Amino acid sequence: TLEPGHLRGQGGVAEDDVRTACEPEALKRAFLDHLLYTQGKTLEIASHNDIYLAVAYTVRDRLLRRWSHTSSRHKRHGTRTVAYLSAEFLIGPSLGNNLLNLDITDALRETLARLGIDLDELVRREVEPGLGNGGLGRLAACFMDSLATGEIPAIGYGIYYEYGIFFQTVVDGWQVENTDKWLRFGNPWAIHHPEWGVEVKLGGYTEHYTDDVGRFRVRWVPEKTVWGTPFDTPVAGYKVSTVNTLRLWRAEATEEFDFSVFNRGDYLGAVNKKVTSENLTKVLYPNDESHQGKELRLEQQYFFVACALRDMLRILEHRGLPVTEFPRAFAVQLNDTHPAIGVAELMRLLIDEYLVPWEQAWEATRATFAYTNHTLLPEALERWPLELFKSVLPRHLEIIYEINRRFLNEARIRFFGDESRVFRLSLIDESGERYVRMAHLACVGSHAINGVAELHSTLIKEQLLPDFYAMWPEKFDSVTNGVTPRRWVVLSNPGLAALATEALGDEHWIRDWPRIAGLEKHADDAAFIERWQRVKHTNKRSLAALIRDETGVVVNPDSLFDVLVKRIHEYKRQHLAVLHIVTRYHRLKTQRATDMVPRTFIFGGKAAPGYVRAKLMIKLITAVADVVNSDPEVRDLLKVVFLPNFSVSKGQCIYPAAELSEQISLAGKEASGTGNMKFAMNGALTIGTMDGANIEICQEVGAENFFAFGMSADEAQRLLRSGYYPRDLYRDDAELRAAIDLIRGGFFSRGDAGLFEPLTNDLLNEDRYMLLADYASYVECQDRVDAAYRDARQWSRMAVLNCARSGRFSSDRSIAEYARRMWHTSALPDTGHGG
Ligand code: CJB
Repeated sequence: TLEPGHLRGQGGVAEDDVRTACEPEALKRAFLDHLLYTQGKTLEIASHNDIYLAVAYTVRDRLLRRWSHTSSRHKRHGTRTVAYLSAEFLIGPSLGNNLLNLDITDALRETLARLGIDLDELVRREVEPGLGNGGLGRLAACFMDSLATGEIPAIGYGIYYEYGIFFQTVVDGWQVENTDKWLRFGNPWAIHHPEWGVEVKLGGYTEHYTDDVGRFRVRWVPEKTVWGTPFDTPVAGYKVSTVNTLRLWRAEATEEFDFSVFNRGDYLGAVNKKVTSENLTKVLYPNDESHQGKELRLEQQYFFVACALRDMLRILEHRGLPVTEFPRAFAVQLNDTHPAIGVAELMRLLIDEYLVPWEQAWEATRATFAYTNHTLLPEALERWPLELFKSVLPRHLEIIYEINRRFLNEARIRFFGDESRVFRLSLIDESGERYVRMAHLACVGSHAINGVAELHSTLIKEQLLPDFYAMWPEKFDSVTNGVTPRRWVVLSNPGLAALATEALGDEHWIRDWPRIAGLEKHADDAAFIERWQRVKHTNKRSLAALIRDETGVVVNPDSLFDVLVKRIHEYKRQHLAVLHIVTRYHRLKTQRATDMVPRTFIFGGKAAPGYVRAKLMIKLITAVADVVNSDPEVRDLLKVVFLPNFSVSKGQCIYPAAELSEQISLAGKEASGTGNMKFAMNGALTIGTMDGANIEICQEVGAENFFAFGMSADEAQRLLRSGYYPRDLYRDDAELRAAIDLIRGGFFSRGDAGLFEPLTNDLLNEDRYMLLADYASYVECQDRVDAAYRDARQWSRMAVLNCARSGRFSSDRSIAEYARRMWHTSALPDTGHGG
């Protein structure tokens, strides 16, 4: 057992441990030792990767004592632990973040510099684990950071995908996907714990029988089993001694993998099947906001949830607690419905394996789970064909039927005589082919359900789940998303961080982001504004260099940097931004509009490989870029860039350089958005619709510092209901007509008029996301942006106010709300006296 009192409290390091001390000499020793004894190299022959790994191990060593101390502290106190279940954790590169949290960046930089090694280069080139698609996975990572910084006991449970989100290149303007073998050169941050392996059953059938003492029992006879083992990554809080755990599971074959094959004596066949079980965690599904009803995906979901719940039971036992204490030991948060099968799995464990009576098991289950919904898009809502579900999880289907039977009985009494409502509430969709509705399972099995921004939460209650809201209004809540200022300001924007610390007089803002409000009083200070502008300009030059390296396009750092980075999706309306660019281009060509503010439009984002329309949107962006960038008449006034492979690392370079943040989804479609917050914190102004968290950003920073345009969610729905005719808008607006005609006439596709037809025809005939309805308002708003940008001083003042008033958008605030309202947990800080 660990001796208490090793830690000096806030950011303290074990003083008595020479191996993990942080003085330059100790760091140097540790690094050279790892280089030789872990990597087997001397400095003379070490590769870049050897050096990176030796540095990473040196840093990891310095987290380990705190890490094990944290878990023994949690065990000793038995406080409720948050289990954050998520199929995605998009954590980004770890080295810089861990150095920041340990507060050893400068010491290590100096030490390595003496050995001729550039630490910043190591940080820049670190391979990032792409274990997520976009906002949902990145939110989970920001939450892990805030949980650790807030010293709330927490474990993140997910999947250790061998291949993360594909690596995007652009060939001839089209997206090409390449596999992301992120583990190829080793992952120094995770520790494998095969000793905590778990067996997971899949498929087969159930047997109902009576046991020796006359109890009704159910036995699940699986078709196959897989073995899950965890990879643990330390998640350090910012300058605190708490280090929480991100525990990701990898599937392996069990010894006796497939009973039927082995019994037939087919050795090679059985080995072949072993390979199949390892496929389970091979690859992250690259779809964002679209449900893929693939068996392997269901198996992935069940696999990691089953591993996680087993692991929690192991911890419970280790703490000497009975299974009935489960809800007091763990608060399990479902990050969307991907882990919702956990509701049925916990019930199965309690009733089948621990023989807990149904009512008691159900009470415990509901007290344990809470569910966050992240989207209203119908195509993203998970439902599994009943037959598929049954073939993978036969016992869970029986349990779901029983949950449903009891639930619908309750609903019948509650909504007397309203059978249609009962039909709508059912966990089983029986309107055609039968499906299991995962959102319904999550709702029934949770004590709290929340949306991720105020508008989104309202729409959940009114439109997505109105029947559940009618049944249990008290369960519904709202927690607006947030992002961590450690990664998104301190690490990404060191210039702004230094300026903030100087202006505010200390670094408290890093853990208490609302203090950034203190910048407001400098908004009219000319000297401060000048320094602010210098920081922004430096960041713009760095981004310009990245753009040149990656695309060959030379952009002018004095132009307005107008940025739209996020997944490519029709509802996010990247093509609306293209219509605006084409309108500008048309004006330049026809009106010699030379007084236009020079702008660089920067796009980034991945399209799901099977999403043909989204891939065509990328082609449209790059096609317009090619024409505009090579037109000598346009000169510096218009540049368009598609920066390939948008990722966390790219984001760290992009957000700090942005001046205008494009948040242009159709109102009512973007649940929250989190990129919008990263931009605002870094002092970009937003041009945006009244959607998701844009609304709250606008409220906070003030409408006079925000470029709002377009219909509200209400207006959009009313227009749709009253009959929406996009072709009339096209007919009546000359600029819009000109823009669309240029595209569909083949001007950007070397005369190939058919290329973009799927997009333009859709806009003219259906336009589900109502681009044409918002076009005029958007273009007019962009003209106001130009006017504002002409007054550099005034623009910067607005930028400072955006940053200063972004206090609400730290994930520390989101986590504090979840902790208080959903999880009923509190911080367990290290007092330095054994906790
Ligand atoms: N979101 O990234 C995803 N994937 C999904 O499948 C569903 C939603 C996003 O989640 C973010 C975090 O809550 C939201 O900010 C964003 O609006 C939403 O699209």
